[in-house]
Amino acid sequence: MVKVITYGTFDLLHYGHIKLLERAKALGDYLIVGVTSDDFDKTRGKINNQQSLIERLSAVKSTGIADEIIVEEYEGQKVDDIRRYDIDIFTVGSDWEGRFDYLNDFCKVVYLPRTKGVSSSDIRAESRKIRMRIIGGLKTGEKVGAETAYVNGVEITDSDNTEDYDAVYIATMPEEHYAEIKKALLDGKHVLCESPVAIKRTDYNELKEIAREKSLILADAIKTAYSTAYSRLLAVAKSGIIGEIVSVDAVCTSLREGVGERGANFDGKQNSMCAWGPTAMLPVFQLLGTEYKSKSIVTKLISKEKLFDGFTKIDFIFENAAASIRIAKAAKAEGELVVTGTKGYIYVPAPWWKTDYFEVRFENQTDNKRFFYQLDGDGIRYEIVAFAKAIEGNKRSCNISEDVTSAICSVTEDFYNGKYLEI
Ligand code: C2G
Repeated sequence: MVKVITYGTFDLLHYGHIKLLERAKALGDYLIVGVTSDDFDKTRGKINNQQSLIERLSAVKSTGIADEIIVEEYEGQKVDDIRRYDIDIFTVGSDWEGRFDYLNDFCKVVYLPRTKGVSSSDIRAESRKIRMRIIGGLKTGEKVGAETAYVNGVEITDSDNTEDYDAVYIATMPEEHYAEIKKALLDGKHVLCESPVAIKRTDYNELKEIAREKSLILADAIKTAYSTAYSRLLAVAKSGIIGEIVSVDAVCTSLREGVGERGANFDGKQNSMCAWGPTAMLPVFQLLGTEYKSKSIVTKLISKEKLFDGFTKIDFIFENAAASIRIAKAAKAEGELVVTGTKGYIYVPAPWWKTDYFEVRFENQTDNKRFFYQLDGDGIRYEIVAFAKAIEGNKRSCNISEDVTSAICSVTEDFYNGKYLEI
């Protein structure tokens, strides 16, 4: 019996895929089809599959061509599969010509002609592209422009004619967010805005209501929330593996030349509270909830007039847990995240906010576990994918719940209202 294997994503299964499967089957007697998992696709740069693994698996199954279907989850699995299933022929479309020649050491490799004129990308693009305009000149806005190139179905437009765009990315100073968001929402545009979305909780509540009434997305752009490693970390922390969470401690610093000097010009520069506060607060609120009992803010102001904090420490007390964040633009510390539990802890090395890696550690070191997930483009491209999916799926928000955004606005507001201790 000749056993054949082929692999693919098979997103929005189309005629080209079916032809490929038929040709693959015709090469032998028994066909195994490997469907790529969502995580594996992310690591190989395919970030916006429209369908989940389950949907793609059942689409392949419904063709009735495959004798067996497996999931492809990791780099190097092909060799393992070829050995495990005693495969005679590995085959794939001619768009991969030459790329799998190394498998010749294990079985015969056949590149089949690719069907012209049809692709998942074309089908995805048929549903109209979301046109996004970037407002504001902060550097992150530029990055978003560049990263959008990796996302199917979203394109950047420079036009400020309201008919030419569907969504905005707001990269202005935090004080300007409220007015910009309000204008965009009233114009009927979806909004992805850098955090803090507003520096007053009531402002955020008003904006949230406008978005709700007009069925628009108002999303908080903290890129960390969209990274795979960070999402897995949340899931692992909540799984109970480290026991009950008793503390979340996050540190975010970025020391830039000139910022720490007295009399420096702070125009156009975000203070530590706005630049780092939201990111540092994210794991605190996402793991412990937003109902803290009390908090205290300690800050070292470099410019009182501009309310520019060089270093800020915030302690939160919850019913059964504590949390702390340390953030700075004019001080430096190890940028790590530690989630302390009653059975063990999660450690994310610096810079934890753009991480692809974390560890779960226990008293007995041999029980430690390491987790690695590829992170491309600091997570920005995943953020845009999530935003686009929220728009298409008519969801309320992306990866950050309204409660968390609201809590971040509220802490920011307290800081702006002078509810801090100065050191
Ligand atoms: N295909 C084809 N004709 C098309 C489109 C796709 O013959 N018009 C083939 C591809 O060459 C591939 C299979 O259909 O063999 C699945 O295509 P994709 O879902 O795009 O998966 P791909 O990323 O090519 O995955 O490591 C190899 C990959 O797993 C192959």
